[in-house]
This record gives sequence, structure tokens and C-alpha cells, in this order.
Amino acid sequence: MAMKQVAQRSLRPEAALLRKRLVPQHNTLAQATVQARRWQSNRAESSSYQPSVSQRAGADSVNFPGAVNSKFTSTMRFQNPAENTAMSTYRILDADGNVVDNTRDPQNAPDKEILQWYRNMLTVSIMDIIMFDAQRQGRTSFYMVSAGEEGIAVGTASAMDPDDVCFLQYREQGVCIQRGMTLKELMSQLFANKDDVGRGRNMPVHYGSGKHKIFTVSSPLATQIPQASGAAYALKLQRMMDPNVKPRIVTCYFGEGAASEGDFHAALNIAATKSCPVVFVCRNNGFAISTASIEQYKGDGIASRGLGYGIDTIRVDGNDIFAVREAMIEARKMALEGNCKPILIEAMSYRVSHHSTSDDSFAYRAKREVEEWKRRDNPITRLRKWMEKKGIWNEDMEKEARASIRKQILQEFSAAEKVKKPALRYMFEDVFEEMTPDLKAQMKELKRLIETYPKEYDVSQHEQGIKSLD
Ligand SMILES: Cc1ncc(C[n+]2csc(CCOP(=O)(O)OP(=O)(O)O)c2C)c(N)n1
Ligand SMILES: [Mg+2]
Repeated sequence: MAMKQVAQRSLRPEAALLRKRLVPQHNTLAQATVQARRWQSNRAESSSYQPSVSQRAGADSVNFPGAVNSKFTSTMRFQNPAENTAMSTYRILDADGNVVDNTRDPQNAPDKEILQWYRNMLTVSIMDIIMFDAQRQGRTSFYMVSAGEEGIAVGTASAMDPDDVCFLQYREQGVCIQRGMTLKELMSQLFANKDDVGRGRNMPVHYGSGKHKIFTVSSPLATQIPQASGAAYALKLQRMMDPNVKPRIVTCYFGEGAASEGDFHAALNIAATKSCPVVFVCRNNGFAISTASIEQYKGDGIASRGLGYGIDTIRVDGNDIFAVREAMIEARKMALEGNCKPILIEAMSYRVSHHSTSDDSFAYRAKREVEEWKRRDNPITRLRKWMEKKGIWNEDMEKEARASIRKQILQEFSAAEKVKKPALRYMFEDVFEEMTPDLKAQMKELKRLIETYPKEYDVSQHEQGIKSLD
């Protein structure tokens, strides 16, 4: 059956009601959302809406509104989570690049595509080294590397539709590259030059791209998670109003540390109760800056929390790009089935790098531990071993790929470094459609200060210099 028909049928009851009430009068999504809310609260208050919560005589299970189908028991027992076995971790390849389950083909993509994922992971890793060093040389202000987590980013992004929407935390350069952001676009952001689509307003690694459906990274931890739930709800409403709209999901990335924020809990609960098509991808890399996971929580990782919110959840080996990708393909499908639903993927990894250029992780973990992880297991070497065994990769190809990627990155690096900075005027624009009198006064004052203290403020590096403030 065609996808469109499936979507129409599965969304039919709610969609029909929404269409009847919304479509003739409401053109914008915002109007429709307000109306949908009104409709839902009216429905709850109307006399025809009567959830059945009465206890039946002789029933052996609870029928309170807050817990249905819980069996009565006369044995008092506090459940102890430590008695449960930890949730298992899905993998396809072992650390040596061998397929664990030989009954199936891990390769659900042509070799050419797999080689591209490999190149994309290499690109992230080589760019990381170059940019980390550039910060040390004082050529950029800040950087965050994603060493050890390239497989999570590239693997999940490889399973998404280009029209799906992404919310990132900050350690997901691989998502940007896999979704087609160019090195020039990334470098323009890192150097905050005039070609940066963010107009140089953000710190380095705060990427964003409307073209690639990537919301701009924002520093306050976890804020992207409820935003992702909201965006997914909007996509769902859009399809309810018009079933011909292409089915899309939202993918939301965050670290296990961010999952300690209240926003994480609010986001998962609203996504579950409103059945939003969002895939939450938690990168559990073992650290929130200097706090090891083991000190961050007592439960079974982040995956166990998904179950608590009634969300279908899987834990995967984040060093295994095949497992990550397969989990994401399935998660995307499940998220869009029927009335839609959220999914949680907890991808396990190890943060090989320091937290950022502002951190020295050897102050709180042993160098030997890091070296061991680098040597023993890593998403890049794991895929490389598999490709070598399959005969599609070898030492010469590796050398050639590394050299050419490095050359491209260095070219874009030096080009971006030379490009002028954005016009100073952008500091005051874009928040309001028209600049407010306050903003105009501030811009005038900035101009006066620059003219008064020219030695203090060299603005020649900015596009149009002081003229942009006229
Ligand atoms: C609200 C808020 N609190 C604290 C910070 C400082 N901070 C930045 S990153 C970070 C750790 C996040 O760890 P995790 O979510 O596991 O991501 P990882 O860095 O491991 O990828 C902290 C505490 C912040 N940016 N925002
Ligand atoms: Mg972390």
C-alpha cells in the first residue's frame, strides 16, 4: 500500500476531526494549534467524554485513573531496580570489526555509501585535530571535538530523510557533514566570518543551517530537547491538517549530562503524552565535563528513563556505526507509524577528548584510560577493520583519504580565516523586523565610541568598517 494511503488511514480519526474544525478557518499552524488545544479541553469537559475509572467488583487489578491494569497483591515488596539486569546493548560489529550475528548482512547500504560514511567520520576527526590546535595557537577562541562519537552522529544522520529536522547539542559535527554542510560553511561558523549564516553571532561549534534543517546549537544545556518535542508536535499537526504533507521526524541529540536537566524530563513526557514523532538520541559518553556517568545517576543509564515515560527505547553500541544506523532506521519508522510516537536511543560511547579547549581532562581521569579506549575501540577503526576484511579498503586508500581530507580542510581553514568579519550593524538587526528606537540609539553610541577611540577599536576587519553603522 502506498505510504500516503497508510498515513491517511492511520491518522484518520484525529485528522478528520481536526480538518473539520480547523481547515476552513485557519491558515497558519499557530492558529491551528490554538484551536486544537481549545478543542481538546472542550472535549475533556463535555459530558460525552467519560473515562471509565470505576473499580469493578471482584477485580484482581487496579483501575485507578493513574495506574491501570496493575495487579493487586498482598505481598509487600519494594521493587529494587538493582535486581533488574541492565538493559542490553545492541550491536552488529564487535570491536575487531567482525559481524556478531552471521545470519544476516549488516550492509544495508551499497559499498559506495559506506565508504562515504567512513570519509565523513575521518573528516570530523581530522577537522577536530586541526581546529583544536588552531585554538591552542590563538587562531580561534574555542572548539569542541567529538572524538569517539563520530559513529553516532554519522550513523544516525545517514538514516534520516533530508527534510527531517535536527536539534543538536554541540558534539555532533558528523550530523552537519553527513547532511551536506560543506567545510566552507563549517569554517565560516568557526571563524565567525561574513559568510557565516549565523552572522558571526555565536561561539564556535554553534552550527545551524536552515538549508540543512539544523536548528542552531544553543549553549544552555538541554534547551533543545523540549524545543524538539514542540517541533515534532508541529510536524504532526501539519500532517493532520493536510495528509498529503510528507511524513517527517525530528531528531534531537543530547548528552547523558544534559539528561539531568528538568527540560529533558518535561520534553520526554510531553512527547510521550502528545505522541510526537521525535527520536531522542542520547550520547552517553561517560562524562559531563569532569563528572563521570557513575556519579551522575544511580539508575540504569538514560535508557531506563525512557521506559518510565512510556517511550520505546533501545540502547546501542555507539562505536558500531551499523548498529546505530539500523536502530535509527527502525526508530524513524516507528516514530511515524499510526498516531506517531517518540523513541529514545541511548548510544554508548567514550568521550576520548577533553570536554572542550577550556578543559584538561587529565585532571580528573587517567591518561592511560583514554589511551586504552583509543587503542582498543573506536567507531572509525571498527568500520575500517570491517571494510578491510571485506576487501573494499586498504592501507594505501587510508593514507590517500587522510591526506586529501587534510588538504581540503586546511584550504578551507586558511580561506575562512582571511574572510572579513560580518558587518557591525548585524549586532542590532534581525531581532525586530524594524530596529527599535533603543537599538538605533545604541548603534549610534557604538559609532561615537569607535570614532572617539579608534586605536582601541580597529573595525577594519569588519565588512564596510564603521560605515555599516550609518
Ligand atoms: C544549563 C547549563 N548548565 C551548565 C552548563 C555547563 N556545561 C556545558 S557542557 C556541560 C556538560 C554536558 O555533558 P553532556 O550532556 O554529557 O555532554 P557531553 O559534553 O558529554 O557531550 C556542562 C555542565 C551549560 N552549558 N548549561
Ligand atoms: Mg556526556
